[in-house]
Amino acid sequence: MRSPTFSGSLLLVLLFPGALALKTADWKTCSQSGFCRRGRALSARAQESASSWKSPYSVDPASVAVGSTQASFTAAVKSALYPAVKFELDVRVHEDGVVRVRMDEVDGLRKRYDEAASWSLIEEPRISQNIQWTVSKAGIKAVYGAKKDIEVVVEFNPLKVTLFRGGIEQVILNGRGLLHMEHFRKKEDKPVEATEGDAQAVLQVNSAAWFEGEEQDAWWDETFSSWTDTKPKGPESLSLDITFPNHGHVYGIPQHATSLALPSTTGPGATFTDPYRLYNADVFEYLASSSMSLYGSIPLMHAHSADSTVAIFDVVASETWIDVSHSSDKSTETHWISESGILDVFILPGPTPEEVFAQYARLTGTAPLPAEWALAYHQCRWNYVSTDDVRTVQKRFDEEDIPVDVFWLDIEYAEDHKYFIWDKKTFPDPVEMTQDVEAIGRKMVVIIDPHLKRTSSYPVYQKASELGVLVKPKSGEGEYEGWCWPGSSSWIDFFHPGSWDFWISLFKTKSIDGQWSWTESTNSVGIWNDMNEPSVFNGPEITMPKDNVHYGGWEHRDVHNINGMLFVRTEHDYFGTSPHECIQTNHTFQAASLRTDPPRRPFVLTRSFYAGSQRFGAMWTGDNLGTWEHMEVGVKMVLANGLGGMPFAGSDVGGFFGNPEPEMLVRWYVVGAFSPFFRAHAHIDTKRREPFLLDEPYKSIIRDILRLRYSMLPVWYTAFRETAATGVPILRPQYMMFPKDKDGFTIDDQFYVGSSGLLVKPVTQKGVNDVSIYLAEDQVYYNYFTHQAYRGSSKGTRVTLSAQLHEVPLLVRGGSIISTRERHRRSSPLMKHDPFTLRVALDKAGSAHGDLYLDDGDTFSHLEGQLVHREFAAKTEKKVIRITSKDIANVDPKNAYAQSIAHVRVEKVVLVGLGAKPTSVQADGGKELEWDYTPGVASDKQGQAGVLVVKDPSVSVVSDWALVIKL
Ligand code: MIG
Repeated sequence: MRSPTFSGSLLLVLLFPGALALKTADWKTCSQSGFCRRGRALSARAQESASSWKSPYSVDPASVAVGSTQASFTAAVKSALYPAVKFELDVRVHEDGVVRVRMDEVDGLRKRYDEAASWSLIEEPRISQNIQWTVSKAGIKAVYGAKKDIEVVVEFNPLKVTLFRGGIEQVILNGRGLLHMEHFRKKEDKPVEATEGDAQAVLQVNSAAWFEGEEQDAWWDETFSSWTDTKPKGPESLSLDITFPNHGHVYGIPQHATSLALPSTTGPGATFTDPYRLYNADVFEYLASSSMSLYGSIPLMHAHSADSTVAIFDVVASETWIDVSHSSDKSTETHWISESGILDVFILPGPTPEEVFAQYARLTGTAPLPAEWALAYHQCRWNYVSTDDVRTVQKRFDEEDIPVDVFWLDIEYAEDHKYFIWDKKTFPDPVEMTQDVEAIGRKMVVIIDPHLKRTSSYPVYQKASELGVLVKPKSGEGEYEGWCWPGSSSWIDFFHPGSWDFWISLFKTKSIDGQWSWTESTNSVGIWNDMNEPSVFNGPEITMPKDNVHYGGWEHRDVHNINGMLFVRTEHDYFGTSPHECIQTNHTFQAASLRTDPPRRPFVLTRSFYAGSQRFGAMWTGDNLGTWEHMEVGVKMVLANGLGGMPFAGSDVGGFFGNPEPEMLVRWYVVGAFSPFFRAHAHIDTKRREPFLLDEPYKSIIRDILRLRYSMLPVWYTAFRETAATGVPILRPQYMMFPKDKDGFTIDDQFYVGSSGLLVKPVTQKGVNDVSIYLAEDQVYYNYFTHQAYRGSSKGTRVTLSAQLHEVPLLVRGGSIISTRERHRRSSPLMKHDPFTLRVALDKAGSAHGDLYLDDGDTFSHLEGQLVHREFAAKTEKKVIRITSKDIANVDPKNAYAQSIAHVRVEKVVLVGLGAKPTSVQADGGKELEWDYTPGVASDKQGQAGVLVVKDPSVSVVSDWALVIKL
């Protein structure tokens, strides 16, 4: 069955007949999920009773305890329904103004899961030292912010939390009275019999029922299809309404296949019938438009209006459903329903998109700067079937002069799907193969899945079993067994600290103390983590039973959405151990950088993710279909992931399933070339479709697209540096760039690349010859290739660009300076010493600027000051244009790295938007340079722009210089 030519889906069908036909029926709808049903019923009851509805939760004013010097307080909360049950509220304001609201049941029958934040956050946030709470009879409040315009008010009865800015409500928790933390109860606890004359009992039964409903709906067990979830802890769900009364658009909560501005799931005009679901799932042939769960979950939602941006981060790890409704175009109501866990909500006050990103980055960290090669083109397929196959594919790329950096191996390299173990029949010489690929700086990425074949002949399983670090079944004893690719499998419990060193040790290329390790690998190999939702073929909803038991006795239900992140974390850590904080927090990722001295930046790709996964590597959007709809929604999904703090994202170029026609494949390469993560991949049943296999003109068009990506690697790398520093996404949708322009709030089919000024609109429809691009500002934009100048307007304008199959609809915003490397090479490491071209796109006033970040692209020496960061600027004054280069790195400009590239030149400056032929072009104080002027309009006009090309200005990319252009 491991024969590489054997069809994977056929295998699935043989193992589980019907698997291919199940599709959406494999996953629950809200009405098939007990706690979601209860949550929506609660909301329905609230709506029916309208104004008479009152939240039963209140704060006991006498219990409020304000921290002495800190902006935090705790207070006792109780529900009128169950006066004997105790809850505690803990509210804190952080140094940066973020408000954290926590609530937990105290002295209950059991403990609710409260560790999600400890996995997700980079550190315990610092509480403000300057903010004081003012307590009154009705509530407690704090006023803060540089302009003292932020106010958090916690009302006592009913409990309600509101964040105001400038007197305007930004976020309200429990404003609709849907807060409900189901307390732990004993199964024998029958509702009190309401007999006549027992007024107390009558009251209690009635009062509980008006809120909780008449029935104990799915409190103690629940059956879906053939699976029964035993729910040993009983009901413990958490419901919370969050309202943005003055924000008409919400974004985020990836991963869903839908538009960036989230459509309603309830209320008038709802697009979807189910709430957005967050329950990491391996969804076979997912729909291109749906609120269903997909592989990852980031419970972060941005709310946006022309006046402000705010966000909610609900750090919960259990299955969560989120209803969204827009009662008007000015407000948004949401309802968050989670199966277990404490209430732990962060209110991010913004008020700009950038500030929200910074606030979120301080909580969960940013994506570290990847190795530069990871931004180049990745060639994958399920499967390259042998070492010779890999070598031949590489050879064909080279023969056709098509650049590529990375070749990937899917699961068929592994004997019986025992990951790490090469199938020697087809991969007899894996290390030599890898070295052949690495000869010109290329890399290999090899898949390691989390399911371990249960056989004594598999050292990885053997050792994990010996260590007792495998996930346990509901009994809490022994090893959970499920089915996956290798057949009978078990899963490492990455919540178990005892698994970490063991897992890390597997990635060592030299065995230590006779321990099994991956000696048949090289230090440069990257890792691909798939199936980490976890995907279990014979489990409920293709994953683990919720009553499985993890380390610490927590049920799988409590930790499900974090599971995939921890797998990646371990591998990341192997490759990443160095003195630096950014790496220490990281398992696959950690494993990946421990291999060499000095350590190298690891590369790990994950399918499943959670808030914080950005620290450990890249993600992709899983098994998309080779359809135009999937191509289109993939762009939006990558944008949404960026908003969720996880910018290193992409979707399978070409579509995973199906055989794309050449036109579709070409367009998909453009989508890929403008995605942070750029990888072509295909299902085992598809026809081969590597670029060299295409007929002309398609082959040459794809070669050109790849060359375009390679030429722009400096732009991408510089953008990755910025996101690593700020958390602002790499791909920036319209609303982020122009937060006040209402017409841009729902635009999600065009986007800017970092701060570069590049604006692209990939074609994602068949038979298209032009595209309409929206320009939100009174500024000139140039076609990147033709230098045609378009003028936007502050009211918003659409311009039409030709977009035939060989044309990429790419604009440069006036005022930008774009750094590229335009020599054609076979791989990106071969470009390290190549000269630069600067494209100076003058704005309507004749100025421009841009930055360029460089380092060795491979080690962590940049964290020790080995880097180059330049700012280029152009300014027009009295008929003289000066183009300058200056250092903006906060390090010694003479650092060893900078010196090592001192010989790297700027070989060409292309000045776009020059209305007249210059009289002279000189290096500052130097001689006349060689140049060429093509007449055209100045930067304040529309039409074909005038372009000056300065050839070889003889300046180094690391030094200060000026070019003087006299008109
Ligand atoms: O059940 O490893 O999303 O990229 O090629 C399919 C085989 C398992 C799913 C991944 C896909 C990968 C495939 N995997």
